Amino acid sequence: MNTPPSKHDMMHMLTLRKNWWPTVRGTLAVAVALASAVAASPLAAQEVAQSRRHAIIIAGLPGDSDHQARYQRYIAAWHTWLEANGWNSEQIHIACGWDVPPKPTLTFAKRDNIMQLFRSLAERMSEQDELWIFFLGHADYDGSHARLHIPGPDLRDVEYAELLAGLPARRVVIWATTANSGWFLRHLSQPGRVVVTATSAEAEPNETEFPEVLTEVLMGPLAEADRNKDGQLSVLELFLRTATLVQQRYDADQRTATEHALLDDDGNGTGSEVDALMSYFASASPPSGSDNTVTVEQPDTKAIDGAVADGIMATLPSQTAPAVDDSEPTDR
Ligand SMILES: [Ca+2]
Ligand SMILES: [Ca+2]
Repeated sequence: MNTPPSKHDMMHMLTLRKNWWPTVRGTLAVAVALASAVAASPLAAQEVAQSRRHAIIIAGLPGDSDHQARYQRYIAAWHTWLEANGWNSEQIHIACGWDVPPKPTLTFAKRDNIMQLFRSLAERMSEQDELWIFFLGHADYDGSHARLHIPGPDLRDVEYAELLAGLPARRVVIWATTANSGWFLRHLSQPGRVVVTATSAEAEPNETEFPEVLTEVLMGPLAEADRNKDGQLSVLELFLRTATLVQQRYDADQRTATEHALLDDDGNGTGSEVDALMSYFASASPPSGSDNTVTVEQPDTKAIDGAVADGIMATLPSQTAPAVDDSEPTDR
């Protein structure tokens, strides 16, 4: 399949997905806008052809109907966004901690099923592929290991690390959005792998705002997150926007923040918070008109996160470009 999806194809896929998930309709308007942007860009088509992007969304036990509805809404939004940004629907795998109709890309999030999902992906993926993994739900830390709560026996942080080690993917981007997710980082960290966690590796067991905010960012105007204004959103930019808005939620409600998101991409097992990552942009993008001979204070020898995450594009080109006005003539 070297041809990009046409606008008609994208609309057809969206129509099909009306039946795919009961809560997907709320995201359709945004999806249509994104699909139009994809179909309108020849560069985007080239990217789609060159890239084989896979995704796994693991949603654990919701605990109650309210959380299940919320998780379904997030998953539908993430699925919509992934499809609009170079993932084929058959390469987006979802494991849910509640009853789901069995489908090739949808499975019950039991331990054996999740392990089988990784094994089957390992057989199909190549070293040129890219994999994004989202963890959603409740998680705990028992003093030694963190676990995402799934039906039946859980999988521990070290077991997810083993499953990941079996994949040949060139790039792996992990979004661990749960409480206690910071504890996963040291085990999942690898050079060249981006690990995002909603919390720090400290006692942060409260439910997180992160997945809700991430959903808002993905469904919202991406230009606001495009810090270097290159028309694309890098993984780093996506993280910075999301983590900043999470902080602002706590500030606005005058709550003490109970989650401090981290990003690690240098494989040293230690994540960086937003403030530290801002220094990446400060050093990578000197203000225009500045004197190049000015000596910028260099970071110390401590490893710095951000460079790898800023090199992985989350969106296709032109996603953040201004909307085209259809009333203007396009040819002459
Ligand atoms: Ca950008
Ligand atoms: Ca690090």
